[in-house]
Amino acid sequence: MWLQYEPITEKKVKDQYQRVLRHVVIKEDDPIILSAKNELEIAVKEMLDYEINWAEDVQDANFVIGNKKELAGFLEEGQRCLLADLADEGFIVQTINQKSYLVGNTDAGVMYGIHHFIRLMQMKADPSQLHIADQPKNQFRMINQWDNLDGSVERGYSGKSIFYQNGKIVKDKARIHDYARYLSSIGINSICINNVNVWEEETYFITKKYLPEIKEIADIFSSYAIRLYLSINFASPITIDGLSTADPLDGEVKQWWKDKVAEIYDYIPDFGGFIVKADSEHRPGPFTYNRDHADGANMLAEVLEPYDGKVIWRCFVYNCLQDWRDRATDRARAAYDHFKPLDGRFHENVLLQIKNGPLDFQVREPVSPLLGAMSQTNQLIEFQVAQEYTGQQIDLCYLIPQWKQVLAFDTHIKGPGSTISEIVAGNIHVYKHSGIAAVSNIGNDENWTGHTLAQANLYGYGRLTWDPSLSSQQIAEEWIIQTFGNQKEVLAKIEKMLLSSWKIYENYTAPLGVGWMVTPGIHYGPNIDGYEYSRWGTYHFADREGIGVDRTIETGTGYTSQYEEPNRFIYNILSECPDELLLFFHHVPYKYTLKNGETVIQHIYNTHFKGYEQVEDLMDIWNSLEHVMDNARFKHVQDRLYRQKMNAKEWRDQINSYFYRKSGIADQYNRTIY
Ligand code: GCV
Repeated sequence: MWLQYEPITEKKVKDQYQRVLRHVVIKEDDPIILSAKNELEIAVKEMLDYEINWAEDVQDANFVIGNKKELAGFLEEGQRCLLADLADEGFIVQTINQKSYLVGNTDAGVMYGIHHFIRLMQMKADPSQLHIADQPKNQFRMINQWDNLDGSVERGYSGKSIFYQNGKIVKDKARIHDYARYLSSIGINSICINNVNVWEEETYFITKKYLPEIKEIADIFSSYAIRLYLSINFASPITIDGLSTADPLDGEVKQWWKDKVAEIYDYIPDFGGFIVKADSEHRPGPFTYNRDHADGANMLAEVLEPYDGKVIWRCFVYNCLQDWRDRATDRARAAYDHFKPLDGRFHENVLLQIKNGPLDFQVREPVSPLLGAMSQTNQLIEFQVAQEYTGQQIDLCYLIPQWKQVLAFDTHIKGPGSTISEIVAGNIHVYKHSGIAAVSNIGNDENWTGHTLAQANLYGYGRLTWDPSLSSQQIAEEWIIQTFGNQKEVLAKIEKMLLSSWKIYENYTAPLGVGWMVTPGIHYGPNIDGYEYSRWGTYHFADREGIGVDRTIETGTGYTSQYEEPNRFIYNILSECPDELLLFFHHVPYKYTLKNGETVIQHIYNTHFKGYEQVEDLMDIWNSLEHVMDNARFKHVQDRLYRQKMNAKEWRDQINSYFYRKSGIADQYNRTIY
């Protein structure tokens, strides 16, 4: 992926780096610093073909690296103050009289500083006068694996798990070690290594049977400044030790969790805590005992608190067996309806993890109104790097523009400027803990992510958690240069492909924010009436007159009332609602005219014909790179694009013919509708 260092051939750049790296001093030898040192050694060896000459004495060195305990004294006064103002994981690089100092507030800061320096080297930036001050915008920068002990990965599209195989934790942990390197290089500091759906055997991860090996994995990650979390089964006391209940207010249950947590911390002293999916999609939870989710989360929070452990409680709570015709039970309302009334009840070490949209990682959804709506409850936003509903790493879909749009959304919760980005950074409400989490897209495929170009999503996710102000284009450029080199043609063409891909995917799939329409269970390919839980009715509410879900206050589900003004007004009033989300919020006749001048039905036809053609364009762009691309990656991506084309065709034809038959309205341009 992006750490496949290419030798630097430009003499000037090579000389510059060799000069800076002639004599390097690195202070301290704890595991994080040692990993950082190792990273620098690998990068320098591969890019400069050079073994670093490690010096002992700062006087002799050209480059001095260490944490502030060791090195703050060497910085100029102003830089020292600047460093003191940065977050714990922040760092400074300063060049004084031809000597560069890389100083982290902590060892983790040193690690991030070294990754930053390596990135500069990959980008071939001039290193001779470095002056950098950097820190992460978000406290939690987390990745969730949905990996199962049998080696499968729920919603995994890149082969099998790198953590588990055939019911066991893998013995050879080399791949896990590499994964830690990748994650730390993009700023990730927390990982949960098992699926949030905790099935029978995974329940025992928190027992002696698995803890010794999980400790080995935790040690690998912690040497890269990444804390390990586990997903737990809320009914563990019953499953593991035969208690008669898992009621969070039961004394015996509390004691059970207290003992359990003590045991876990005996093995893993820096254990991060638990992730919990409760009362959702058949998982157990506090509702069984007539308790609410604050009762459930707080019971765990109390026992984790003495160890600085956290409870990450997911808000993906809804009744998957609901009748979709019953307008009072709109699934989009569920997270807000369940959790908003609990604001103020959660302990300080609980974070609510909230999916970016109110439904489920669709190609287009509004931002969840729960984000920012709880001023006294820590929140994490959850993205999905795995492309469950966005092409499953067969179709190209660079998701950074989507996440950027979500982060830029202004909730107006405390007036203008209350963006999601500032909320999850803890700057709007005074959250003790907050940040960003996401479902990973990796597996044991040789290229890690199934589609080679899907690596850009993992890379970009990490970079965005560190610095949400980076643009989609900047991130794409960094990733392309690090992965494919800096030839202008390669850069320009892959960048074009990445930046256009989300919109292209949206064009040939579900229109105007209506969502779903995917094959049940698999969630790939079209099935207009077919999502698994819609036994009663459809998601899109299309009939012969019109299409879309009425979520208005007056005549619909009232979902729009969950937003602050002016968003409530904008979404609730048909004429104000942005085209791209029209069918998410409103039911309209097929001949309703959009702001872009097209009727809804004509827009459906136009985008679906266009989306397919755009995939053909992507293929042409890629094919034109054959002469500058290695054969393996060229053929691999070519094959994925071909499969994408087949998928786009299927979507185009099914959507167009479905709505042609339903509406009876012909395409204005008389194109063939199958
Ligand atoms: C891990 C969606 C996915 C499920 C996933 C669930 C969740 O429903 O299809 O596979 O389960 O989200 O986020 O918990």
